[in-house]
Amino acid sequence: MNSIDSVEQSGPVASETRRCKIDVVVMATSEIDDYALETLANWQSYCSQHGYTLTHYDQQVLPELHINWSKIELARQHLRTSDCDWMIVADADTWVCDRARRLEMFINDEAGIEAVFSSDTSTRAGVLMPLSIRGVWECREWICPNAGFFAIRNSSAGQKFMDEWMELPFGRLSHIADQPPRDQLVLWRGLFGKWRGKIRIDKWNVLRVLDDFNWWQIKAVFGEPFIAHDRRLTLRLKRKQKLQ
Ligand SMILES: [Mn+2]
Repeated sequence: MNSIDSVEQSGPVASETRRCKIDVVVMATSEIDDYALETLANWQSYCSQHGYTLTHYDQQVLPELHINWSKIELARQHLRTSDCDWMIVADADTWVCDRARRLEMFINDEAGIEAVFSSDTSTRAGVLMPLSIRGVWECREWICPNAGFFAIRNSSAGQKFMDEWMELPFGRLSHIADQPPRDQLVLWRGLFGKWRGKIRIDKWNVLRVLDDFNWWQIKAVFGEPFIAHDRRLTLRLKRKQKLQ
């Protein structure tokens, strides 16, 4: 993978993606302080280093819906009031592993693309595998979007995408809005097909880490990824809560 990329890039100028104004949005309430304090510190120092703006939202704003929907609503509002070019929405269980890389690599600003999603996959011995058969069914594709890390262009189409996402749990898809994986399920069923031509799915920059063995495998096969969407963090918190 890396070797092909570097062959295509002929020098330092060509390899430098055009820089843009990027806002990073993280939603984390105090209930997940256990790991969110670490990941927020990681995101803050990474953003300062590269000149991105980090906004941490800590309030549930839609009490009638699962907390995940507050993340989507706050991101929707954020995009409307920001002058950024792109907004990155990162779950509190994501962190930057390779801090030398820039978010422009993930965004890869292509004309006509309004949203870039991380993929709902994990790697097993270097092979990308879908995480959810439900997702494959809903999206009619092997590689589905994961709502835990994504980028939206600050354009009228990007804003409309976020508006439509937030309308569905109150309208046509209210019956599945609280079915796991909730906001992601609504994305698969209600938005993905309709917006397919304007969505790009990134396969390798953001890797889902399932457990310690999976993390060891990832590093052995690919080296350090750019960003980890790390299930070990949420599992650690669940274990601690059980012990209490
Ligand atoms: Mn997550």
